[in-house]
Amino acid sequence: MIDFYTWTTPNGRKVSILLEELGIDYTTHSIDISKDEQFAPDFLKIAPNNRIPAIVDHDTGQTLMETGAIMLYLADKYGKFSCEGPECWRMMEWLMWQMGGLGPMLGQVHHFVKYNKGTSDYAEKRYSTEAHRLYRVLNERLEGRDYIAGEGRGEYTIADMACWPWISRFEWQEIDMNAYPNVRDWYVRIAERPAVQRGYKVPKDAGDVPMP
Ligand SMILES: N[C@@H](CCC(=O)N[C@@H](CS)C(=O)NCC(=O)O)C(=O)O
Repeated sequence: MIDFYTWTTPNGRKVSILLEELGIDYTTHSIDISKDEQFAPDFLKIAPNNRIPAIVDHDTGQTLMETGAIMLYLADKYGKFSCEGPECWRMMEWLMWQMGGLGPMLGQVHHFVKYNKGTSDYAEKRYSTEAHRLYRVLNERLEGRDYIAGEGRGEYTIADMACWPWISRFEWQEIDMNAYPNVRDWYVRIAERPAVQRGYKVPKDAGDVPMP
């Protein structure tokens, strides 16, 4: 049994979508970051960086913070949503691209463009330009492919599940998805999966999956 500590954010949804796709039993614990619950001493014991999400796997005693580590751990444990051989490294490459680029940069867009518009023209321009660059890079990667990694047209892996919740905030990022048709089609393909629809509403229903 897995205890899952999360909130209604892209980082939380990466893992809730994976848990739903795996179809395993888990118990959800809400950590409301708008009420600073991520600083509670009990949560800090498993997530010392005071950020959601985190898991405790009672089968193995493993505790983990950081979505990259959690997703790799679960994909390895259940032998699903990863790739083999050289494609495993391609998947890893795009997973790291999400962790180091897409997530942090789009997070800054949410901060300056959605929540603090008008406070810094410089930051708005800098992070919006970077968001468009990242969408362009993903659009090029998805040319002729259904999924980010894997042979041929690709396989659905944790690299897709890591990127998708960040792209789901395209409206906050003021991105016209029609300017990135490969990203749009990939996004819709994944949005239509029942497990993604369920995972999007963990730990609570904060609205439907946005559709372009
Ligand atoms: N690199 C971390 C990022 C986690 C993260 O930034 N979580 C945000 C929510 S999306 C959070 O907990 N923020 C709380 C805060 O800023 O205090 C991961 O991939 O797990």
